[in-house]
Amino acid sequence: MSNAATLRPHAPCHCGGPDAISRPVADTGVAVSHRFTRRHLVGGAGALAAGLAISPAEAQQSATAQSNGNARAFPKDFVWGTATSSYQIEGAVDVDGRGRSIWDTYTRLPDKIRDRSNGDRAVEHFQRYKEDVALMKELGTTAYRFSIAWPRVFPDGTGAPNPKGLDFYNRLIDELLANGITPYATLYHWDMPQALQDRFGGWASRETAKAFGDYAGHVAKHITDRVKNVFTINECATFVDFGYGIAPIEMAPGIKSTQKELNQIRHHVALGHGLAVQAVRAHGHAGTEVGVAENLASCIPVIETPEHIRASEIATREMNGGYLTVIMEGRYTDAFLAYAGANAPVFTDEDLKIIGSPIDFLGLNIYMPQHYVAAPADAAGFALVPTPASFPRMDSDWLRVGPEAMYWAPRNVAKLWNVKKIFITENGASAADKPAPDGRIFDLDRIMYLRAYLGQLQRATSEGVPVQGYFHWSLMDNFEWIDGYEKRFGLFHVDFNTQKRTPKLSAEFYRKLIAGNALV
Ligand code: GBH
Repeated sequence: MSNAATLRPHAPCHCGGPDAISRPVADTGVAVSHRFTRRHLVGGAGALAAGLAISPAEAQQSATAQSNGNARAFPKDFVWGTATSSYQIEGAVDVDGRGRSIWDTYTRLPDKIRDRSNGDRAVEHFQRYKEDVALMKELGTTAYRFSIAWPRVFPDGTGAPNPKGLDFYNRLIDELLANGITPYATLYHWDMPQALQDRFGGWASRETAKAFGDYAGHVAKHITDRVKNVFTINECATFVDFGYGIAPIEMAPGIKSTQKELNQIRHHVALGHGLAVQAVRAHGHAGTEVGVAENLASCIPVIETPEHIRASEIATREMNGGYLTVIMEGRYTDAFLAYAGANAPVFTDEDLKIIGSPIDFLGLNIYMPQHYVAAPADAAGFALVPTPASFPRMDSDWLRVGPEAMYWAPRNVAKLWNVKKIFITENGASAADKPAPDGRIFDLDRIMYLRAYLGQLQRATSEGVPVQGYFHWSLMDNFEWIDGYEKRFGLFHVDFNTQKRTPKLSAEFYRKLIAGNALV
């Protein structure tokens, strides 16, 4: 077992096997230099103090630089948005011919969802979408990433489309455009038609990958006259490993698989992505761009020195072997196949060509540092360093606070695969968000988290890492999967009884940041 796996039994395994290619920390060669003495610390502190003693003229100069958006500015035309997903916000599960999804089924199984809730009503976005677009406008965002519910469009997964299926999204898209907000659509954020689960076992079958391609083509044909940015799949690693995994099952469809089955399911999901890319190109209007939104296993150098940085690059490639790497390279890495051995997926060269279809941009969902990585003593690649139990977390147990993930993840993928266009498709945090007596919500911990992560994003863009936009997860509190309504990720607080939306202090923080296009 790798240290990472030992320490975090819940951690999703993105590659089908970190064990074979990582080494225990004892081998890492991370030596703490004993020459780093108190004398050095004192010297460092002295330098800092000297730096703080700035003259009034310097202070004035720095204030001017900031108001011009220099020192802490983001690139001109940087895209600021928010993100949501269909099942988490829409409700209206029986309206206009929508078919059942696997989450309708899963939420009804006993003891799956912490507060025994479901998305039947969610936050009534289906009815309140105009109000919600007004919230986006209030923030000053100019982009919005939402997902389309496959069972609204194809209630049976395949066959005849439901003529009313896209009506809601057309209304939403038109409302966004009328308010100067650019729509970014995700085709799959986990709400698979139940019919495909019943007929094919969902992603266990290639048939589902094909059906996804057909659905993608249909949607592209009907919305890309107005929606120019399309994401195929949200977080392959998450719904596969937690929905079909050998890890504890925490997501629909809630099926345990063998390692061999799991690798085959991973392959079908990657194939579904590739088929969808091709379908969007075949059926989309001119100028449509397409990519994937992946929650990659971010790999952070334990110390920012060349050998550990190099190790983090190698780890980024290997620890994402099941999705991002095969999508970017059109082949499974040798380490991935060697580790899988007899459990490797069955695939053809043609499959790999489809999976590796060129994409126009890469979406990265970045919440936490997945792995801290060191150079091993024998320079044979990389070693995973276990995360200490005392590592800081937000309100969700899994959400470790490691802002440097926001720098290293895009920096490493840009370098590894020469990616020219990256969006941060999700970033955000759960917080306890208790309204004060006057109803206001001072979510200082969320602001702390955002300031730290966005600082690292600004560091990345200022060094030329090609991140062109950021979508905050989430616009408003919503149905947080197995945590039901108990974990809140919104910039707007939602009273789940009255459906009233109230801006949190973080909404004000984000609004100010967007207005200046610079950190605040
Ligand atoms: C995103 O996933 C989702 O895209 C979004 O729908 C969701 O609302 C948002 O984050 C906030 O959670 O077994 O301890 O690892 C984020 C990545 C990976 C986080 C799976 C939760 C399961 C808990 N997720 N993980 S753990």
